[in-house]
This record gives sequence, C-alpha cells and structure tokens, in this order.
Amino acid sequence: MDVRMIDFQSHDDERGCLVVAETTKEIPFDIKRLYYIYDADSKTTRGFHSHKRLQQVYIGIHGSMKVTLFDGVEKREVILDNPKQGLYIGHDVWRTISDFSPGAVLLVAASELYSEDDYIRNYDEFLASLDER
Ligand code: T46
Repeated sequence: MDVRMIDFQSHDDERGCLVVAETTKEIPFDIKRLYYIYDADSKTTRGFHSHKRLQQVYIGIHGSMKVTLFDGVEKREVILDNPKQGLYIGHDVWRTISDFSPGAVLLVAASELYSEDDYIRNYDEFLASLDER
C-alpha cells in the first residue's frame, strides 16, 4: 500500500515544540494546497473516496482521529495523535476519517489544487478503477 508514516523535524526546548516539514525532505511532493478539518463530531465519518492523482500528507495537529485505508488488497487503520508525524497517502487509496476526539484538528498538505474530477466517491467505481490500473 502506498501509505507510510513520516517523522518530522522537531525542535523542542523549554519554550515548547517547533515542528518542521519541508518539501522534498519530509513531504515527498511540492505542496500546492493546505486545508484543515476541525469541529468534527466524534460520531462523524468523513472521506469515503479515493483520488486519481492526488498525494496527501495528513497531520493530526491536535487531538486524535482514525484513518482507515484500503487499496483494493490491504486494509489498514492508523490513529493520528502525534503532531510530530504525518501520514503520507498516495493516490488510488480509499479512505475514511473517523473517531475525532474533542477539539481534534487534522491538517492536510496536498500535491494538487482542488479538483472534484480527481475524486472517486462511489465505492463500486473505485473497485472498478483498480481493475483498469
Ligand atoms: C481528504 C479528507 C481528509 C473544496 O472546495 N476545496 C478543498 O480543497 C477541499 C478539500 C474540499 N472542498 C469542498 C468540497 C466539498 O464541498 O469542501 C467540501 C467538503 O469536502 P469533502 O466532502 O471532500 O470533505 P472530506 O472531509 O470528506 O474529505 C476531505 C478531502 O476532500 C479529502 O481529499 O483526504 O478531507
């Protein structure tokens, strides 16, 4: 599965922690877009889609959330609860995001500008797209 955890540079001292993620070092693409999700209800599940080309890095900036991933072969669950790490997700991976803790913030770095054409939001279409790969 084209998914992996990334460790960021962290500069910690008595003033607090400063975490750095740089393109070409920790982030394996040029970042074209940032967005973040907060105020998500703990009972809410988001996502339910794959991307045709988009690569992303998810960062659980605050609190925790569960990311469930499926690439047609393997299923994986990842808890994001460490702001010093990111979760890289390549394209063609079906994902859901759930179990947001109160106050949780998910920051996402994306390799492309927003384009609805890049989404596959129908699960049967996602499975069919894997056969076309
Ligand atoms: C992902 C997870 C973590 C925009 O207009 N621009 C954007 O850059 C994005 C990401 C979304 N939108 C619009 C599209 C929808 O009308 O915002 C609305 C909510 O988006 P969506 O239903 O796709 O939200 P999630 O949480 O299901 O998925 C989003 C990202 O789309 C997705 O790539 O990995 O967050």
